[in-house]
Amino acid sequence: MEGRVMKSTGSWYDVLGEDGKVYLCRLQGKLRLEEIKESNPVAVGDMVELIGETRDASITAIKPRDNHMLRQSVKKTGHSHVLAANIDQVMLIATLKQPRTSTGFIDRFLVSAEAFRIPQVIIFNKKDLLTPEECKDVDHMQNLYGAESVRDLLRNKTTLIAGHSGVGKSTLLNRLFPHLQQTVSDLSQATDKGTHTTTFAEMFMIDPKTFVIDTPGVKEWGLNDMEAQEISDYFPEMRELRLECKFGSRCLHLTEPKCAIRQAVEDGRIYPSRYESYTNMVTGKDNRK
Ligand SMILES: Nc1nc2c(ncn2[C@@H]2O[C@H](COP(=O)(O)OP(=O)(O)OP(=O)(O)O)[C@@H](O)[C@H]2O)c(=O)[nH]1
Ligand SMILES: [Mg+2]
Ligand SMILES: [Zn+2]
Repeated sequence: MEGRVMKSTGSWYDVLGEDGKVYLCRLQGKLRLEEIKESNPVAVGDMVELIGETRDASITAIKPRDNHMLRQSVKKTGHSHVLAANIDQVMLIATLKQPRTSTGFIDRFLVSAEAFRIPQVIIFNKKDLLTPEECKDVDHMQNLYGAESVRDLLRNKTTLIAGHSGVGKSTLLNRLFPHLQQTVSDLSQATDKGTHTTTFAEMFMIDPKTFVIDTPGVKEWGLNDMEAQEISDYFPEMRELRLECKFGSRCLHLTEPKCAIRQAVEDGRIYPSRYESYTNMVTGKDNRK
């Protein structure tokens, strides 16, 4: 039977079978032996073949992925972690306060998704905590990235929800879909001690065509391996312009003469904070926070 992985807790997997039942599965032995680059061979969202009973089943095969969202391991072990597979979009939840999400973090996350050609949405949360002045900052950031109704954005798609711990990912999902009733932590725990309330990525079926994947908060976001030359390709507003530079695809848009990107920053067609994130990524100065 075919199924879709909803949750993985190490050696056990919750798989939603074609029959609508959830199967508790292990990986069949031979799958475990295969050479794998990622720290997790099976990720939430994977389509698999399974056999067995609901309380004791085996995953016998993993279907090829349409796409996946990777997280580079911070410890540089060479391993990366597949956050989720077969997704239609990623939704980044960001907050200005408690905790603060920097534009650098946002831009590195967007670049990672763009590198896999996965559409991105950003939700600015906890606006009730902001002073009118700070609200203006968020409105400004919203203009920078665009805004729409969350429920509409999720409909008929599989969406990976990501963001720092404590930004309110689980709270937001509970509010939109009250039957989920996920655990959320109180503020002091979430922000001061840096504890994660959500500990495993988990996919929830909202209706047969709508899935949301709640994930544990990420502290930092490193870029996947990429060449300096390719980074501007993952900034959509730069991608359009980069071939107009005098040095064409060899231009890194730093100090080169007749650079169309730097000209666009000067003209106000590219936001300075986006360009700053870009140069930090190219020069390796980004602090990952
Ligand atoms: N002021 C305010 N607090 C919120 C809002 N949304 C969530 N919170 C609080 O923020 C804290 C963290 O919320 P969670 O939903 O657990 O955050 P999370 O992003 O799921 O965190 P992890 O699971 O650790 O990644 C809780 O105390 C929530 O009550 C909001 O819109 N405004
Ligand atoms: Mg959570
Ligand atoms: Zn250039």
